Amino acid sequence: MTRIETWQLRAQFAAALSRMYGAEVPAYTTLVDISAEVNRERGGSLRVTAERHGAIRVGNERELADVADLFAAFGMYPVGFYDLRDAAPPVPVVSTAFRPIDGDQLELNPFRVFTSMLATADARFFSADLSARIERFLAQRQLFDPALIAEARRIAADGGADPARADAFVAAAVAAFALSRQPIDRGWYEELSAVSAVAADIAGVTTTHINHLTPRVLDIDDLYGRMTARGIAMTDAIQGPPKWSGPDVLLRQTSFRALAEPRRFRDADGRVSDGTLRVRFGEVESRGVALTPEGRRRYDAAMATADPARVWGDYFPATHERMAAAGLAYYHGGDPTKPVVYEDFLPASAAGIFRSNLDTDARKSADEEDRNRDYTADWMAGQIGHHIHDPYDLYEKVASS
Ligand code: OOG
Ligand code: NI
Repeated sequence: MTRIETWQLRAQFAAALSRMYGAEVPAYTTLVDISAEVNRERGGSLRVTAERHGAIRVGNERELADVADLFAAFGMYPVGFYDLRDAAPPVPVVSTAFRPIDGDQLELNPFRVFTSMLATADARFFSADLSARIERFLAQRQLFDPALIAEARRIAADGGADPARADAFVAAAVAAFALSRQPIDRGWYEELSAVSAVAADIAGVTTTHINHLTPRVLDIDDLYGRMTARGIAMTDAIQGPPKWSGPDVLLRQTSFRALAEPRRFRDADGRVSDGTLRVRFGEVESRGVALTPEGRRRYDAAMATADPARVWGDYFPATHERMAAAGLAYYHGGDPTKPVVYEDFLPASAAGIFRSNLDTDARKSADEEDRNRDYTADWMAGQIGHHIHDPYDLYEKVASS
């Protein structure tokens, strides 16, 4: 009997999410079309044009553990720990990215999902009272059907599924990330919004949803111009390293604010009425070579200057040969004609992406004593029962295999 392998499940999952998101957010389809056009003109590979990353947000470690089990069935494992509470402006979440970790699996389909968890126990953002009420709300909701998670565990253990099971599993997984039609408790949503728009998006509703789905483009400056020409207003800057004539490094991203989407609300008197929410957006990215820790130090130093574009050449050499010789980036077999693609995210850009659709930033008190619980990579790994991979270990491995 034919068997759908893990990577095929992953490809089906990414493609089905893309169809659903396109139906939900029409501007996404425009973005995908223009990205494909730019990629075609530049001779982009199939991998690049099918490539996506998604973003989801959950409320607590129990929900994150379900996500980890679900994604493991697609061969996507947690990589990296991002503490966006330390970003400027701060976002009250800690995050990881679920993605394939082996070179051949990345080649087959690199689908990745940036996944954030609300840091409810951080008293710099949430009072004890509000934190307790959020936790109670989260304890009562169920983002994922236990049967779906049980099936994910079996499929992960089997390393695939027969076609009928695979279809049902992918469909159920995708449905778990659809925008809900359930009425939203207006009072609760507004109370959370006043503290943090991200908290409202995560804990103000009874489901989770795919927050954005991002195609990869080979020339993001070209795409930015074409989107603007079509009247889609992009955020004013491209996040990440500046445009320059030398090797592209890490990740460059830009986004546009999604239109309001129809949602239903329930008022205190029980009446349900129609309304709208603007919680989702469009994003596009281009990916460059993965930097070594030394390369990353240079990157952070260059980005900390007043005008990174002006001084970039003082921090980075203009060719891959010299990047490789200086040990600044990863190359397959050490060959400077074969850069290892950066597969992860950037905390500063991620915070900027979060912000691109928010009317208000979260307020954070400066009192470190209030931090309360230390959300760390080890804490997260323990809670979800999965090792959180160090991205540098993975790049080393990919470069030397
Ligand atoms: C995630 C933001 C991070 C990226 O591309 O940096 C992200 C979110 O908005 O939930 O997706
Ligand atoms: Ni993103």
